[in-house]
Amino acid sequence: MTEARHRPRRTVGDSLEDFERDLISNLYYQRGTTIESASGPDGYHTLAVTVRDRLVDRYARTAAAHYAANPRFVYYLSAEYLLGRQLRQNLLYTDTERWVRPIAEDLGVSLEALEVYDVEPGLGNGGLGRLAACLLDSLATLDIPAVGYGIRYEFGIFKQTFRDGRQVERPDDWTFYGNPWEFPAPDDRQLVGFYGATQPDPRDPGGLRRVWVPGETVRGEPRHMLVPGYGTQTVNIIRLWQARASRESFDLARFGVGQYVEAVDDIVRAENISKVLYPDDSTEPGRELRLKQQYFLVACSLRDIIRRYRLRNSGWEHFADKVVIQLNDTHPVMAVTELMRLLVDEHGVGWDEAWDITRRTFNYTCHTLLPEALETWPVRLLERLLPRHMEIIYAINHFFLEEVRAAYPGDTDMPRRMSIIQEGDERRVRMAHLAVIGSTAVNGVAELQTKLLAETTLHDFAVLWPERFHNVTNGVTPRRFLRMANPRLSELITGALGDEGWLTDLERLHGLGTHADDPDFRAAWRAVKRQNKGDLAAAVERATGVLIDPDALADVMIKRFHEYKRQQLKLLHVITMMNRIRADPQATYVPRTVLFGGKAAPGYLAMKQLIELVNAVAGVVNTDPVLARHLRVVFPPDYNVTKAQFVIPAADLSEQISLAGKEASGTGNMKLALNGALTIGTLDGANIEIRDRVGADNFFLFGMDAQAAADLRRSGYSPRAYYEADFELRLAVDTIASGAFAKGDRDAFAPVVDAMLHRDEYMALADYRAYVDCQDTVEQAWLDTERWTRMSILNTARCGFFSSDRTVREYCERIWKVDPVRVNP
Ligand code: 26W
Repeated sequence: MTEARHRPRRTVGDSLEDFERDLISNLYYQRGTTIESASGPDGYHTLAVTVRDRLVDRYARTAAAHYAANPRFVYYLSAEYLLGRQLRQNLLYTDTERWVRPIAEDLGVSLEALEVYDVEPGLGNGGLGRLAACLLDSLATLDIPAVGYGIRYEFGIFKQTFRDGRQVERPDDWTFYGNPWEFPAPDDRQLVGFYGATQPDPRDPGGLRRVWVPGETVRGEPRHMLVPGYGTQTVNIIRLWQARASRESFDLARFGVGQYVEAVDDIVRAENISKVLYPDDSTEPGRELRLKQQYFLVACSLRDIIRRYRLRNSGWEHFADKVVIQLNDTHPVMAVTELMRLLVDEHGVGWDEAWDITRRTFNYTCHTLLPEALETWPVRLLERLLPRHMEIIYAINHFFLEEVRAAYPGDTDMPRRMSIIQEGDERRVRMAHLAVIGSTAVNGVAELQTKLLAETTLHDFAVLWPERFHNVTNGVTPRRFLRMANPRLSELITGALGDEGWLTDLERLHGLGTHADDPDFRAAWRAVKRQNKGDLAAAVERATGVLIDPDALADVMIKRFHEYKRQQLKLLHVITMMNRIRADPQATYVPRTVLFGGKAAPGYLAMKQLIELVNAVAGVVNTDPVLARHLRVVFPPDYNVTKAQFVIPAADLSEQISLAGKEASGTGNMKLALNGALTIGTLDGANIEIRDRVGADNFFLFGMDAQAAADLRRSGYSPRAYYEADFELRLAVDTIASGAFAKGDRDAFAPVVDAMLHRDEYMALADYRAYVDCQDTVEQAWLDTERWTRMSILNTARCGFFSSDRTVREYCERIWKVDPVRVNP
C-alpha cells in the first residue's frame, strides 16, 4: 500500500479558494512570475496546469485501479488524432469552469483572452482522425481501460489561408508555445530499427526464427496526454511518439573536420520521421517517409504494450486475453508483422503459437471505399526498409494461400486475387489484405459501407470468413459537439429532460420528441439557433469581412474537399440560384447563406481549383447588389475542429451530398443533425441510418442510390448528355465557362468545366436536377417556420444513436470483448 508520505502533501482541493491558491502558486513556481508581470501565455499555461493537476489526481487513481484489476486493455493504434482544443474540455470534465470565471474576472482577465493560446493539436486530416478522438473520449467515459497510440507530429495539418482565393498552405507549428497538456515519459523511450539485413538465428537453424540487424536506429520519445471520462473518475491516456536520433548519432568526427551540417545528418534524418503529418486523406502518398512513420508508430507502441503487459503478466498464453489492438485503417497494419517478429525472433515463440496470438490480438477498421485510398507498398521498398517484415509477410502469405487452396481446390485464380502480394511489373503488398488476414474482426463504419466492403473491395474474404465481418456505425461525442459547442441548446435540452443525464445516455434525447409539439419550446429552440447564428455572423465577418444575415437559411457544407463529396454540385446549385435571381430580381427568394469549410490535400490540384472557384463565385455574389440581398457565399479559411464547434450549432441545413456508395460513413452529418440542422443528402454512408432514425419526412433525400449509381457507371455515363438536356444546368456550367468568375477570363476555370463535362467521375451532373429540385422543397419547408422547427427538434431527438458511447459499447460487446473497470473517487 502506497505510504501517505508518498502521496502529494495535499489533494488538489475542491473549492474556489483551493483553485485560486493553486493558480497563484503555479504561476509563481511553474512560470516563475507574478500576477503583475504575467503574460498571456503565462496565464494560459498556469490555468492549464492547474486544471491538469485535477486530472492527474484522477489519472493516478485510474492507474492504480487498472494495476489492481489487471484487466483486458483496448489499445487504439491510429496515425491520426484530431483532439481539438483541450482547455474547455478539461474545465468541463473537472467542473472547474465555475471557479475560473470569477477568479479571472477578479484578476482582470477573461477566459476567452487566455483561450487564444489554447492551440488545437491538428494531428489528423479529417473523419478518421476525429473519430479516433471521439472513441477515446467514450472509452474513458465508459470506464474502459484503454490507451490511444499515435505520432506526435511536430507540424500538424497545414494552416489554410487564401491568397486571391487560392488555398495557400502554412506550416502548423502547434507546439510553438509548448503544450501544457502533455507529460514526457523518457523512461519509456524505445529504439526502432530500419533497413539492414537478416540472417538465420543460430538458436533455430532452418527454422522461421531470424535475426535482423538494422542499418539505422532511431529513438522513440513518448509523451502522453490525459483523456478524461465525463461524469466518471476514469482518466485514460493517449501516448504520442516523437522520433529522436539515438544517442550516438552526433558525428563528432565529421564535426571535428568542420563538416558541421553532415555531422547532424543522422539527427535530422531521425527527427524527420515525426516531423509532419501527411496531409492526404484519400490518396496514398506512397512516400518512403510515410511508411517509416507507420512502422515507427507500431514499433514503439507494441514494445510499450508488451512492457505494460509484463508489469502484471508473464508468458504469452494470456497476451491476447489481456491485450486487444484496434487498427484504425491500414496505416498501422505493420503491427501485425511487428508482433510476429517480436514473438518469434525476440521471444522465441513458435510460429503457429505466435500467429494464433497475433490474430487473436488484432482487429481492423476500414474507413473507405475508394480503391485509391487502399494502401499498397512496393515489395522492393519493404525489402529495403523492413527486410525482416517482408520475410514475415511472405511467410504469412504462404500459410494463408495454403488455406485458400484448401478452401478452393483447383481454383488457381482465387489465390492470386486474395494474395497479400499484388503481382505485376511492380509487385506490391496489399495492406488491407494483410489487415484482414491478421485480424479477428474486420468492420466497416456504416451499414452501407460494410455491405459494399463485403460485396466488392473485400468480397473474397467476406465469403471465406463471413464471421469476421461486422458493422459498427460511427458516432460522435455529445460532450464536445453538443455540451461544449452548443451550451445554449444543451441548457434547453437539460431543462426539457430534467437533468444532464442525456450527456452520457444520449438516447434520452428521445424525450424531446413530445416537446416538438409545444409552440413555446419551439420558439425557445428557434431562439437558441438564432443566437448561435448571430455569433457565427460575427465570427464570419471577423474571418472574411463578409456580412451575413443571421436570419437567412444557414446552408453549411463543412468537410475535406474531395470530388466524391461533390462540393462541385453545391457550387452548381449556388450558380443556379444566382442565375434565377438575375433572371427575375423582383421575385421573392428565401434568403440563404451558403457556408463552405474544408481543406484540399496540397497535391489535389482539381480540388484546389474548385476552392479557387468557390471563392471567386463568393466574390461575385457578395458584391452584386441584386444577388447579395438574397444570397451570400462565405468560406472561412482553415476549417478545423474548433471552427466546427462554432459553425455546427448555427447550421440550418447540412449538406451530405456525396455520390451514393462513396462516403464510408461521415460524422459531420451526425454532429449537424444532433444540433438541429436538417440534412439534404443522398442514400450514402450514415445518411441512410440518420434518415431511418429521424424519419423520411424529416430528411431531404435526393439522387441515385448506390445501386443506381453503379448501374449508370456500368451502362456508360455521359455527363454531357445531362448538360444538353437541362437548361439550368447548361446555364450554370456555361456561366463558369464564360469567365464570369474570372473577370471574363474564359480559361481561368476551363479545367473545372472540362472535368464536369468530360469526366464527372462522381456524376454530379446526373444528380443535379434531383438536387436542385430538392433544394426547392427545402425552401418550401423553411417558409413554414413552425414545421421546420418541429423537424429540427425531431432530428436532435432521434439522433441519440449516433453517440460515440453507443459506438464504443458495440465495439466492446462485439469486437473487443472488454469490461469496464470502476475507479473510486
Ligand atoms: C493513404 C492516405 C489516406 C489517409 C486517410 C487514405 C485514407 C484515409 C482515411 C481513411 C480517410 C478518412 O478519413 N476516411 C473517413 O473516415 C471517417 C471515419 O470513419 C468516415 O466517417 C468518412 O466517411 C471517411 O471518408
